[in-house]
Amino acid sequence: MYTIYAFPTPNSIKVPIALEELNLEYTLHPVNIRQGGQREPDFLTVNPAGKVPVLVEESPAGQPFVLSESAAILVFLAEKHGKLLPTEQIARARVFEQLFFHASGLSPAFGQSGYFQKLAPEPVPLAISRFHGEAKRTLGLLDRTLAQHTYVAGDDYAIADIAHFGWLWRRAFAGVDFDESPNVARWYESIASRPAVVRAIAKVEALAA
Ligand SMILES: N[C@@H](CCC(=O)N[C@@H](CS)C(=O)NCC(=O)O)C(=O)O
Repeated sequence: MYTIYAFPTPNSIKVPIALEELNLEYTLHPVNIRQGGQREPDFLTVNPAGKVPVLVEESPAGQPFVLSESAAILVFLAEKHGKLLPTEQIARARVFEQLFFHASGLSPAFGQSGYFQKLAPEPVPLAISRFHGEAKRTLGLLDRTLAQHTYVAGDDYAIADIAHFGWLWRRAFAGVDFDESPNVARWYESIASRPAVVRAIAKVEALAA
């Protein structure tokens, strides 16, 4: 049984989606990042970085296993439960290629684009232009990839799709849309309509209700 510390955020949503796809039981523990819940001492003992998501797996025998970083959590769940990550070496490398592109490229670009457009206490035009440009550039790269394949790493749905979906679900925050990304739009609709994804979104959105 897993407990997931989460909120309706682009990084949080990835974990319940993976758990729903794997048909696993879990409990969601809300951390209201709009009200500073991520800086509360109780939460900082769980994740000193003050970020969601966090996965906690209780262990009857000893200390619970605590894991942060959404990409690491996706890899852990896929490896432990034997789905959403191919075992064949080349196919697996393609999934990691997309996962690392997500974690080091698209995700930070979308996050900073949103921060400087929507949350920064004062306007910083160079930062807005730089990060909005990076968000659009990484989206364009993803569109080229999806022109070649059904899913981001090939013909099979995998954890890299779940990772990218998280930020594309919250693309309005980053100030991007799919107007010039028809392949991403096609892929997004196919992921968003998966029953596991619909269930995960409903459960995570209820945390802020
Ligand atoms: N690299 C981390 C990023 C986690 C992250 O930035 N989470 C955001 C929500 S999507 C958060 O907790 N923000 C609160 C804050 O920065 O104060 C991951 O992929 O899990």
